[in-house]
Amino acid sequence: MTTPRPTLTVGMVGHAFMGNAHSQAWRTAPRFFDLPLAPVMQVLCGRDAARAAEAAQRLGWAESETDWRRLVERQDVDLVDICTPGDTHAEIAIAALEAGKHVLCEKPLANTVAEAEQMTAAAEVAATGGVRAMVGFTYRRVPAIALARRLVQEGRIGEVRHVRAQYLQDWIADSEAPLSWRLDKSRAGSGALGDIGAHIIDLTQHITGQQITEVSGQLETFVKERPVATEHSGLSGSAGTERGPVTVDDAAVFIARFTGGGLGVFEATRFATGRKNAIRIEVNGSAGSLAFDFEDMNVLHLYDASEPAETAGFRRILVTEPGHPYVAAWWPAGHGLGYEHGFTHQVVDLVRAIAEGEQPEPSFADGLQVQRVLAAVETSSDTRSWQAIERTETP
Ligand code: SOE
Repeated sequence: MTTPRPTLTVGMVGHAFMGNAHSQAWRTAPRFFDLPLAPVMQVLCGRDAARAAEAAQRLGWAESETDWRRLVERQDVDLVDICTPGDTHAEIAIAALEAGKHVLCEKPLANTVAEAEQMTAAAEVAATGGVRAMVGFTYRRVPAIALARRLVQEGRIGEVRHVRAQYLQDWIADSEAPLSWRLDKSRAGSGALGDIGAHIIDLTQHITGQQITEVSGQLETFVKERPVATEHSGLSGSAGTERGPVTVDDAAVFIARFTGGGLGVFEATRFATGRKNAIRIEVNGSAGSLAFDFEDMNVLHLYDASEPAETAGFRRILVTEPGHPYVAAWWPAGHGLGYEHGFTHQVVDLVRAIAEGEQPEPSFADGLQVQRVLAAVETSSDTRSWQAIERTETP
């Protein structure tokens, strides 16, 4: 008879695309990884009672709720998982932290630097009582990305000279694609910049172990008004005849300097016609290079400059060996992982950090630093000037 594991009871707010991905992670993590706490999918919260009840049943939650404040105050909830648009992240996270609940908050952390600062301050106070907070930059937990960070830390590419990062989507390249909350500044805070640019800012800082110190960028909104959605979920929806304004950027491009002296070139767009979810990162160092494309996410390319010229070349590493990060819990070599596995790995690392009394990464302070870069790019675009980023000492 095995001793039952202590439980970690979870309440999730929001049940659209991210709520689905997080639910998959809470269901799957304890079945593939040996976790020190047993997650309990207790309550899903959504604004519409019938839709929340249907989602709870379909996604594996014991109950549903329509008021996130009631969820946060429940004595039986240990962790609040925030899967809502950015305009609600701060109020929900701060209330949960002040109620002594651990928090997992979707990215970007907030819609403004001020909100992110308030959230980080609340997380730092809560941490003194052993309450943990994490922001959901899941692509860090793609095995090939985790391997890239490991190789940079080992010095395999030497000094970082160039960082080249693109996040390319095309789900609104059609000018008649309907408005969704992601195109409304009051809900999303920004457009491609915060939604997908945040990912490549976090990823490049994570891989290099360096922070972006200053940026110069430009934002553009190609399509200024669209049909109002009658029904919208994830990245698609149906439209009526009413039209409304797009109040966020469709694309962001910026250059950057890193703490180690390297130069960065960034592109985040929802108008890269034909590119569906292409996260492309290349890091060039004094001793070699690394290259990754999420559309081939189980592969990392490594160029080792110490190889003799006659045999040198980018080596295609299939990141599916049991010795690669996270892979041993899944399938034999060569079988590969997908988009959803980053969310499962996120739950694994969060649960382990909570059980061990450690600060999970990325912390809210890491999320605040990304928020500062986002704000600096917006200011740079508005003023056509270089903008410095205040250093964030992440714990
Ligand atoms: C839309 O761009 C989106 O759903 C992002 O919001 C997610 O963070 C990304 O993982 C997939 O695309």
